[in-house]
Amino acid sequence: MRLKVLYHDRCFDGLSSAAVFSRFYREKIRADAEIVYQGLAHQAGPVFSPGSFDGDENAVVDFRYSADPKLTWWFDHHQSAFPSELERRAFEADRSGRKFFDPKAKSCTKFLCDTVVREFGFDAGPLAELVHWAEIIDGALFPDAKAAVELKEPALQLMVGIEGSEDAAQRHRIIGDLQRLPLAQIVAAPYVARPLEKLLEAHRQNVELVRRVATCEGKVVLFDLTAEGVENFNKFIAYYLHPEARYAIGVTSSKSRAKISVGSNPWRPGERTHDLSKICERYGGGGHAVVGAISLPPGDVQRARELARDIARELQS
Ligand SMILES: [Mn+2]
Repeated sequence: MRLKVLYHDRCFDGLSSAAVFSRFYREKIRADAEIVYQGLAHQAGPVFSPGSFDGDENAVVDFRYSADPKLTWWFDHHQSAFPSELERRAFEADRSGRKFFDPKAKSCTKFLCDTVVREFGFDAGPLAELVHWAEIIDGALFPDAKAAVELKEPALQLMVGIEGSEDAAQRHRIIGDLQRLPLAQIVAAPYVARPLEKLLEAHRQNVELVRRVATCEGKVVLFDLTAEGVENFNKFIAYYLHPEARYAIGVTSSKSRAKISVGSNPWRPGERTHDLSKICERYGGGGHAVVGAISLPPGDVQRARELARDIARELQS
């Protein structure tokens, strides 16, 4: 008997959800199931490629719904869970008792775990550490910028290793280990520790880079990483270096776009006086009240810098 588990790829919550579901399935549904994993990424076009649901049972965790009758289990917490009304109606009409959705849940891992404890009597005790950290990471509930940037906790190092992983086989092995090993032991295993070293070094260089180029004026930190070609960076670095900042604006560029990222300091929630999604929408971008972004064509770096300065001025007022 073959169980296919499709999960949100390169995401701590996605891999953790796959691990919790696998342990639950073997303990409560079928002990002898052969489990096969497939990661899913957000992309243009159809969500699931043909043949995705080729198991005897097929589960999707921490990712979008499908009306395909071959989908037998589903758990998600994303606002954007239903690609269209077709999927929403199919979910609402489903009476299998095996498909669950809560857009208020901070992590899919804890939502899935609480659900199978309640509905199927699963013993979640051995997974307590994993569920605890998935909730902190996917809910961005870090105690402070120091924890989010210095990455001392094994769980946060593993998060970096998962997000930067270039090897699907490695990620599937991590899903296996998450079902039975403490996080510190997984991070210390050579197959995780070796590639992680390089990722943590790049992160430390990004911290130094932002330290060099960031300026803080009127509680707004502005930094431009276009000259360095850095596009992916930990979004809490600016608040780590400038804890007094209310907002941070970063300009980056890559082959595909020039980008302005606008965020508010999550550790100073009462000080935000602007709706950042509204500001970004005005320039063709979008996001949430607390964080937003604007993408421009790759050649528009100069314009991105100008927009960033305009937005900084607006946020200072
Ligand atoms: Mn999630």
